[in-house]
Amino acid sequence: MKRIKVGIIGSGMMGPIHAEALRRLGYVDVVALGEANEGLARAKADELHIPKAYGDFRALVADPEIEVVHNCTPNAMHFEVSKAIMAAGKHVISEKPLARTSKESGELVELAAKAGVVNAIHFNYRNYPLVQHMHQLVKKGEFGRLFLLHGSYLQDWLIKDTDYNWRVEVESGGESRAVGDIGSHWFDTVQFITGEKVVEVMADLNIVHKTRKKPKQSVQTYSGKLLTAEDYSDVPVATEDSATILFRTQSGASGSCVISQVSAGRKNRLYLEADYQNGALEWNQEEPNLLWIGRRDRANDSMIKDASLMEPESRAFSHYPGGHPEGYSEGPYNLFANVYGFISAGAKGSPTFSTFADGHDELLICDAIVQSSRTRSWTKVAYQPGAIES
Ligand code: SOE
Repeated sequence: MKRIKVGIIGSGMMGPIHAEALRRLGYVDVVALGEANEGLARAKADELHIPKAYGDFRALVADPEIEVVHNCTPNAMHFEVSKAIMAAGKHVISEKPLARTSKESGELVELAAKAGVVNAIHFNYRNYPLVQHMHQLVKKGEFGRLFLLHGSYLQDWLIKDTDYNWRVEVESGGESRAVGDIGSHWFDTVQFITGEKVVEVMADLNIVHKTRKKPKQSVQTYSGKLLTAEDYSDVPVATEDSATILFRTQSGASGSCVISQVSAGRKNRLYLEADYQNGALEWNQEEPNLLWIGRRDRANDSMIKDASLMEPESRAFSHYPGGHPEGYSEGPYNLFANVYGFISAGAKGSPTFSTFADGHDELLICDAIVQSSRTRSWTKVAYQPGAIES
């Protein structure tokens, strides 16, 4: 298999996760890391055993030996960096959200089509083995009509007013925080499983801490718990800590979800239930190897991940024997296996991985949620006319 040379831009929470997953593919070489300055780039590249270090993302993008670039920068840079990658004619894999606004994400979708490059967005949860299994079960029609979708995505790492991260700031993270950061995953995962788009929303966003204590030094995601009182200054907060959302899907199914970064004890609990005519599917990201299937006319099923029991098309997403847990780190690995397999096969046909179009759709849903909360009314998601069948 032809080896593919890759560059990663950004080494915060996600850059190292991408590097590790890429190495597991075996035929992809991570040859360069881009960071904000030369010193940081060299130090992080050494830590991650990456040969080349660039203190400017443009220099990495211009490196002729690099074919694919991973955009793992903070949200505010996603647009500019992805644009530069595609302008150089290189394939791009971006962290979510695709951009800070839907105007920017729409432009990226258009640019990707014009550049003819392979484009993917890292919505990791749809790449878990049992999520793929659920997607196949639904696709095959055994469950019949979708009646109801419900669930939540709860975290607690921003519960205190002393908890801080760049995601709290509109300029860095985007206008919506809890919904943009983790609600986007919830919607992507349920839309992937059900094959249905969310078309209308009614949302109530809430800011629990109107001011937060911002650390005088910058803090990486999840690492603020160790700071002390004298290291902070008070700043106003304009992004939501939680959201309660009602919605309708394209087939008319109704739904609700609660999204929160201030729910004590919940670390990263993406929980969903899809209630169908012939059964229900329930899954929780914190126990990703367990799938509950509810039945009306026979006993319920509780399935532990085991490739031999999974739908054939989803088996490649599981790598360990039955009962051997798989989860967060398989998400990027499975996505990259899919994307690099597609590139290696000449990038023909339609991809089965999440693309920039999916990233743009998430920003459109997010816009509708923010708008609905402001106007206190049901709001339609502004997809392109004709893009969604009802
Ligand atoms: C922080 O809320 C975060 O790391 C998100 O940015 C990720 O996308 C999510 O997977 C876990 O939580």
